[in-house]
Amino acid sequence: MKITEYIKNNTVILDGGMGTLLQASGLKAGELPEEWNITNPEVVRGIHKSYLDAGSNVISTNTFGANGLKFSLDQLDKIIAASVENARRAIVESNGSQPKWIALDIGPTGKMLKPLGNLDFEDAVKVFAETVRLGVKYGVDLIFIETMADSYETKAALLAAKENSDLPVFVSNAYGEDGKLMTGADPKAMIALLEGMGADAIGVNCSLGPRALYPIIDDYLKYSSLPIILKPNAGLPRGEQGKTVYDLSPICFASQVSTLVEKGVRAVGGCCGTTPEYIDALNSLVKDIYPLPLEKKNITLVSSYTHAHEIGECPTLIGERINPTGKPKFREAVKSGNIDYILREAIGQQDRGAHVLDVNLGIPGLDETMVLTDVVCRIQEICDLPLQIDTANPASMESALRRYNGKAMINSVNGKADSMREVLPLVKKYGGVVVCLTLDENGIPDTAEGRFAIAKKIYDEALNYGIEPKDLIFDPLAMAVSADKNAARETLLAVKYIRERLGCHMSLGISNVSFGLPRREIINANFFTLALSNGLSAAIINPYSDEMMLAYQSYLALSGEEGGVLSYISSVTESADKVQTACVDNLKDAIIKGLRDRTSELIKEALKHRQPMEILNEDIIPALDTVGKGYEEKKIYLPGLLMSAEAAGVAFEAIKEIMPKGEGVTKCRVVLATVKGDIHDIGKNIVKMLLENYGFAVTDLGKDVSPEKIADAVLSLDADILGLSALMTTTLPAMEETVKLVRKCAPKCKIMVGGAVLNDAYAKEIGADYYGKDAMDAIKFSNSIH
Ligand code: B12
Repeated sequence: MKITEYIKNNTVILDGGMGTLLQASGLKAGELPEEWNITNPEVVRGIHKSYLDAGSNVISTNTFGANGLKFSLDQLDKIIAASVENARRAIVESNGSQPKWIALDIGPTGKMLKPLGNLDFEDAVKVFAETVRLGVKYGVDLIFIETMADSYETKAALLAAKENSDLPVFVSNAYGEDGKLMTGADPKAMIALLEGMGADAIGVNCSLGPRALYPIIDDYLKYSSLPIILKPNAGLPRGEQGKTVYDLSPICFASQVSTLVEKGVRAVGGCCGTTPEYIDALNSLVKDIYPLPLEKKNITLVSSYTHAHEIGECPTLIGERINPTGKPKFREAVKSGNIDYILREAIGQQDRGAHVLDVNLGIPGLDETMVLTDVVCRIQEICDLPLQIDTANPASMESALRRYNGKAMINSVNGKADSMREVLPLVKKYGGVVVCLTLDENGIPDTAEGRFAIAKKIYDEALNYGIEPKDLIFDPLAMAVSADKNAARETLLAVKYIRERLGCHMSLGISNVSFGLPRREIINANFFTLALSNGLSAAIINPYSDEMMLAYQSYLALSGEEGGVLSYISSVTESADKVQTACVDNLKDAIIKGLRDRTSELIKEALKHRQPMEILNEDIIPALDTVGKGYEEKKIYLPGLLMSAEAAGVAFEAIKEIMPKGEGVTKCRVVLATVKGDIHDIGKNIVKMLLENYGFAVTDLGKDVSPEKIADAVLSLDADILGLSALMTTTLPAMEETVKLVRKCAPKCKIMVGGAVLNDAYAKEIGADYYGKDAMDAIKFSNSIH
């Protein structure tokens, strides 16, 4: 029986930790566990067998890190062949009579994907694809993607699994204590992404002990229709006599996990710290629990890399402004590669309250596939709203969907045979909520019934492709009332009919209705309200239109929406203050929002009438502080931090250019570095710039520099002063190590240290001569030496 059949009516028992047991059998630190498939097959087999004897239905191959970034293709082939053989032999030797399957275990690559790291998304897909193909070649029964802490990497792995096999795919993510993935996704965002792409079971592993995962599992059970996986650690790890130990006994672990089986979890096992004893205890408790039936949740979700937006919860506002139609300035900006212009539109619409942003870049003469894909990626660097990918070109649609980090809205498919044939497979493959336009080869029917007939045709065809009705959102097309007096009425009726008869969500591009009329906003706003009361779930609108936003707020207040009245009151007061254009007009905000081009314009302007150091201290550093605080409070995620740092870098470069260089160096030699393991260098670069301006001869060793390299440079340059920077608590030991080493080999060299995590007392404790709280302090101290 296939595991996807079995799991429908049974709880699947997975296995427990592999690494823990390999270490207990002698795997040394630094040794690659995957190599043990070949060098110590009897150990690996023994571990698999002990899990099978404890009751596991699924054993995962010892291939967590088996990928082309760590091994040559030839080595990889041998490792995966041996790992599957080990699992197979263990099954033959095991005693249990339970059904058994071999899962190809796939863990993260260990590299961050762009823009956070250097690994390109498509390269990540290729890396996972190699492993998947070998798993298929050697005959595994399913693929188990696990311990993924980044949504984008999870997508790359799932895509590779789907494109290179027909096997069932289980996907499990590792959440932090804040209930989110390292790169920001919450459970609902992951559910949207993974269900959309067709994973067969999804869930949570590693991270924390079972109890700490309860709220996350609650979300999985609430929003997902798939079987849910839970593979927690054996509690919280702590160090004891040089060893890592976990605080839950097998019995406690099993009882905490089985509580969640009673609530509906469908596949359970253990991660770090668990052993066959844990699985044995778990199996005995779970055996007698009757599995709850799997339920279709019928919740329509679109998502970004941080969160999911639920369509139907309250009406969804889709911002229409990233669209060149009728906007010569927009076209110009895109043609000249001024992406910041578009990014500002994204941020502006988000600030105005849009929930989703439509992205359309259909400009004649432009390579739409390239530009659309690029813009979709760039918007996701600075804005975490879900996007609606809007294009009539299937190749552009596919390229953008592939790269999109989440489950997008897709605009659009229509009732023409060609359109359905081209678009629906993309919706099925990449996931998405697709906007279905009620037009076909014969055009747009005049009547509501005619449009309903096309809607039904698309609905049936989508079902044939395996797309669920919840992922269809119908747009019965608003036509100009100035051309046909019945136009608005028939569209409103079509909204009602399709909503009532097919049960699907409805969307409309509103503004077409007022074409050719004066004071269009008034017609638009009233039409919008009428459509909402006929069952509209989403609308493409201009979030800068006060009339539209107030119509929306009034509707919420009048329809009894929770908090609707309060929200109306605050929006009425706010709308008076809001500017009409998406304009970020001060340097600090431009850096906070991560807008590089805008930062470049604003810094040039600022430098005309303000002092560089004043700009640095009043705008650039406070902007980074704001972003850092947002990051700490989990309001901003790593991509946002990175974009702000890059924008700050742009401002800093402009300042550096105009600062006078210290003429005729007469002062002493200074070596600067950010310590090993730390890549923060903005502060150190400021220190360097000032030292140079004050006439010191500075050698900058860069960031993430080892103690040895720093000591070598101090010696070979015969430096008088060493300046070390560290920004993280975790890199303070590296600073201490460096100070000690330099003290030993160059006792005459004075050492100053700085960086936000340091203070005077700590500097003394590690044996530095001086702690500088800012760059001016670095000058004060250096001047005192020379
Ligand atoms: C920008 C930034 C980044 C950028 C860095 C880009 C770059 N090229 O530097 C990026 C996005 C890459 C980044 C990555 C990470 N970051 Co960061 N980052 C920041 C942020 C927002 C600003 C730092 C900064 O540049 N400040 C402005 C400069 C001018 O200030 P400064 O460095 O303190 O320098 C001044 C003084 O301290 C002094 N000084 C500095 N060096 C020296 C040296 C000498 C000799 C002297 C005398 C004086 C001196 O003079 C400077 C000028 O006045 C801070 C938050 C914050 N507000 O500090 C977090 C922060 C430092 N990052 C943090 C973290 C956790 C990370 C990551 C681990 C995130 C992750 N999950 O991957 C990674 C780290 C990767 C690594 N291995 O280093 C944490 C550190 C927590 C801690 N206490 O340990 C912080 C505090 C954010 C937070 N609140 O959680 N980060």
